[in-house]
Amino acid sequence: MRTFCRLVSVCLLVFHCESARGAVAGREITNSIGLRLAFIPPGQFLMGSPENEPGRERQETRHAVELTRGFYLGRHEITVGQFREFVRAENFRTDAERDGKGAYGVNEAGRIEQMRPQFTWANPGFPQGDDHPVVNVSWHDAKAFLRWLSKKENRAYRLPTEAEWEYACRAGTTTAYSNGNDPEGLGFAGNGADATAREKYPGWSIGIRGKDSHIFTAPVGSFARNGFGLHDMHGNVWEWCEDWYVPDSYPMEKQTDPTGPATGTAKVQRGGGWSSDARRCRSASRVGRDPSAYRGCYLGFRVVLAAPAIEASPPDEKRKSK
Ligand SMILES: [Ca+2]
Repeated sequence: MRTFCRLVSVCLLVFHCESARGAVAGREITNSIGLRLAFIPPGQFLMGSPENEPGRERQETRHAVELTRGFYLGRHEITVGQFREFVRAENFRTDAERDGKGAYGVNEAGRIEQMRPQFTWANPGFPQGDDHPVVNVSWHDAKAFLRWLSKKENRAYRLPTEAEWEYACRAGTTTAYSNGNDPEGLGFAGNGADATAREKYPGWSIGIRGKDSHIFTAPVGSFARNGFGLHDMHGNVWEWCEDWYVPDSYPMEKQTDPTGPATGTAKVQRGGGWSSDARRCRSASRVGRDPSAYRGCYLGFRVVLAAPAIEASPPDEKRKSK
């Protein structure tokens, strides 16, 4: 009898662990170009940061947001290999290549140079494998990729809204980073400026005290995933969002499925990149840049796929519709 009870206990423990692992990993789909997308369930969260958060900016006014529909979000940033597949299929030329002004890049001294013709998505001035996140793409370049992918799969891909991005980044957390408040902990959650870079390039002055082992971009998924199964929401590359960026545009009152200001001159970027200080990699940190003229060697994107209506609804809505 004692052996039987012990067996039942072990089975329950294994079941519990499997369930917990499933809750972290969640549902996932893999599309025709090998892109893995995690299901992000509908829910509510506090967008922005508390006033006592170190590194906070005034524009991060904290307010309640409800997202009424779930969606699929790329587990990783779009890679160089995935972008090359698009470039070859469409014979596409990025904004940096079309106007001949180029993009940002890194010189031999490890310094970031602004807008040189030799710098493009294919040559940011530092080595990148096919599994690294693509950089030096304008917001319009990212949208062109999404149009190609949507047509190829007959499904609607887009960038995340700023609210979707922060909700997905936080994955239920309220701390500065999805793994806590300590900037040094960022070394486990994402690739930002760190001692690895300062050791090679003494001119660098920013970053965490610790080493995250990557000076420039890291292969996607090199760092720990968050509670929704997403990698590199902090650091590696800044990520374009759909919304127009207007500083101090956050409201005080609760928002439902917000899509940002109606107009603007810049598009939102989130998450920080490999050259960012920890404060820029916080879940609430936000900047905005020109959607065509800005091509950063620390800037890329990840994609959203709308979930089918029945799948995207909260559990009670699903019950009603059955
Ligand atoms: Ca780094």
